[in-house]
Amino acid sequence: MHSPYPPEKNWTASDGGDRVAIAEPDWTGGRGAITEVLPRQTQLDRPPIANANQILLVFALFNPPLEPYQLSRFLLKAESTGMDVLLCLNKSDLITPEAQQEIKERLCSWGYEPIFISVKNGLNLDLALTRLQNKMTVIAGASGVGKSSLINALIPNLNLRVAEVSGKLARGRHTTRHVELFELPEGGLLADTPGFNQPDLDCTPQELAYLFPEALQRLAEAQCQFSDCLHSDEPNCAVRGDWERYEHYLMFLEEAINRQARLSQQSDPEATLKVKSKGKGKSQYEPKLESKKYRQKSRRTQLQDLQELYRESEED
Ligand SMILES: Nc1nc2c(ncn2[C@@H]2O[C@H](COP(=O)(O)OP(=O)(O)OP(=O)(O)O)[C@@H](O)[C@H]2O)c(=O)[nH]1
Ligand SMILES: [Mg+2]
Ligand SMILES: [Zn+2]
Repeated sequence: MHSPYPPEKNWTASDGGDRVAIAEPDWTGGRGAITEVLPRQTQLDRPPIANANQILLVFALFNPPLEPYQLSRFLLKAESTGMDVLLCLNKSDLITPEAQQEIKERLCSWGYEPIFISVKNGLNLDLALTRLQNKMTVIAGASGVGKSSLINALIPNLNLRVAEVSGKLARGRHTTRHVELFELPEGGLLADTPGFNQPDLDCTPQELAYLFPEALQRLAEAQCQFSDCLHSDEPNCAVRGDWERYEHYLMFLEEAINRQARLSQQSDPEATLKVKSKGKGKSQYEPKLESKKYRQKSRRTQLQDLQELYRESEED
């Protein structure tokens, strides 16, 4: 493969995926000074990784249980990065082949072809490995699904920390605390990341449909009457219809519309309402204060509110 980086320099990949130039490297002693960070080709905000070209979404079939709406949210987030999406369903050893078949058909109707794996039994790990070769892949998924266990199985002698899923909710314990990048034995890079249960979507209402393979399929076959159709109750819509995740689409659409309203109120000081966070994702609209002095102050508070909202979704 042709390297896009100048050969006279020592380019390498750092922990967060940045490509850097190193002066006088001592590869065996693991020393050298970073003199330059190359421009990033792709960048993820959460987890913070630069230059990845594939997302490996790991979900557990059981313990923690597979929740379709949560899986949808992760899939949309993954699709919104524009990277290739690879879906692995782990802990196959905990459910019957019949139940697996049912899930397979269901996800197929969503437009995905998951690889059923079991880190415990070594099932389909070779298949997963071939899909990781020569790519820089970021692992994502909720806590406790087995991301670190999978990396341990793929890379011998690594011994990443893993932990039991615990409690009534069968949640993981956020065992992995930071992002780390590993080299695969057959080539390719893989980044372990801390699990998070509720990634925040940041697409606009107009962009949302393009993150659903089912909607794309429908749009390839027919057109909506209106070019700015949001596919909810407009007449002659090609997307609305009898597909399983259409219901998810409508819920995420509402979320995207609310987020857009919030953002436009923030950036438009003439808006007559402002959003005030009430914590735990609830929000309330309040009349805007007219004085300029107050207006400046309230905008600052809004930013804090928003940061708190993000933090809450991170802690979920
Ligand atoms: N039954 C079964 N258990 C598994 C399998 N893979 C992993 N586990 C168990 O699942 C638990 C969580 O695994 P981890 O690898 O720590 O999960 P993680 O996704 O890295 O979790 P965080 O670091 O918290 O995000 C551990 O007790 C593993 O032993 C599997 O294929 N089958
Ligand atoms: Mg982990
Ligand atoms: Zn439409």
